[in-house]
Amino acid sequence: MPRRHRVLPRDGVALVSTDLHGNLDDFLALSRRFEQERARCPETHWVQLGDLVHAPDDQARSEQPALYDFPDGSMAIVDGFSALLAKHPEHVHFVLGNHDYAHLGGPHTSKFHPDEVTHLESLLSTEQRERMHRLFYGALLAVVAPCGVLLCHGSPDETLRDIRLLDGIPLHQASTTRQQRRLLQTVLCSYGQTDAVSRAMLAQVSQHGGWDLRLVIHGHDRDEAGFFVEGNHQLCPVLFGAPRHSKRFVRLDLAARYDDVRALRDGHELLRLHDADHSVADA
Ligand SMILES: [Mn+2]
Repeated sequence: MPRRHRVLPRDGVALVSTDLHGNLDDFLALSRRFEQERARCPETHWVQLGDLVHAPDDQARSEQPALYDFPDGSMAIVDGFSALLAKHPEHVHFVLGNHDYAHLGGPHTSKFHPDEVTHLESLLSTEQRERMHRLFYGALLAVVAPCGVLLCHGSPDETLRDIRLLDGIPLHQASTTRQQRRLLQTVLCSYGQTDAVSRAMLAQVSQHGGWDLRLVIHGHDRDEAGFFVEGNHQLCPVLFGAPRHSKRFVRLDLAARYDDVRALRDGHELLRLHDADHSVADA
C-alpha cells in the first residue's frame, strides 16, 4: 500500500517550498540551499508542496515579464527532483499538487493553455513522460512536522480527519473510492479556510496521530508580496507569481514549537529565496 504521508523528526531543519510551475532557476536555488543546509546539519529535510510543472505561455511572459518571463523547465525540474530523491530518499519529500495530479488522470488544468497536460506531454518523449509519471505516482499527499505544522498543497477542510486515510490512495482516477476522491479534492485544491475549519481539521488530525498541530503551510495560490497569511492558522509562501526579490520559502526548526502563524516571522522562518543575490551584489 503506498504511503501518502510522512512524519518528520522532532529535531533538525525543514525547508518548505511550493508551486515551482516550471521555474528551473527557483528549483536550482532551492536545491543549493538544501545541499548547503544538509552539509551543515544532516537532519535537514526539504518538503516541496507540489505544482512542479506548467510554466507561463508566451503571452503571459511578454505581458508580465517580472512575474512570468522564464522558459518552461518542467521536465528538467522533474528529472532534478527525481535525482535528489534518489540521493536523499529520507530527506527530500515530494507532495503532490493539482497540476502534477492532472498528469495522472486528475482534472486537467488550463491556467496558461486550454489543456496544460496535453500541451506539456506533446513536448515530451515517451521516456520523459514515463519518468514524470513515476515521480508523481510515488508522491506524498501530506507531511506532518510534529513541531506544530501540517504541510499540504492545499489547505484542507474537515474532510481530512485522520492522516492515515491518505495512505493507499491509488493516484489513478478510475480506481479511487468516493471518499478518496473527496480527500484528494481537499488536500490538492482547497484553500482559504476559516479559522474555525482549520482549527477543527488540525485538532482531529492531531487527535488521531498523537500530535499537537496548530497551523497549515500550503501552496496552490499566489501573491506578489511573496506570501500571505489567512487568519491564525494558514500561511502560503509564494515562489511562482511573485517577483524574484519577493519569492519566499519557509525554514522550520523541527525542535521548536509553532503555535500559530505569527510564529513564522518574516526574515526568520519566512525567507527570501534569492536573498543571496543581494549579499553577493553587496560584497
Ligand atoms: Mn495548485
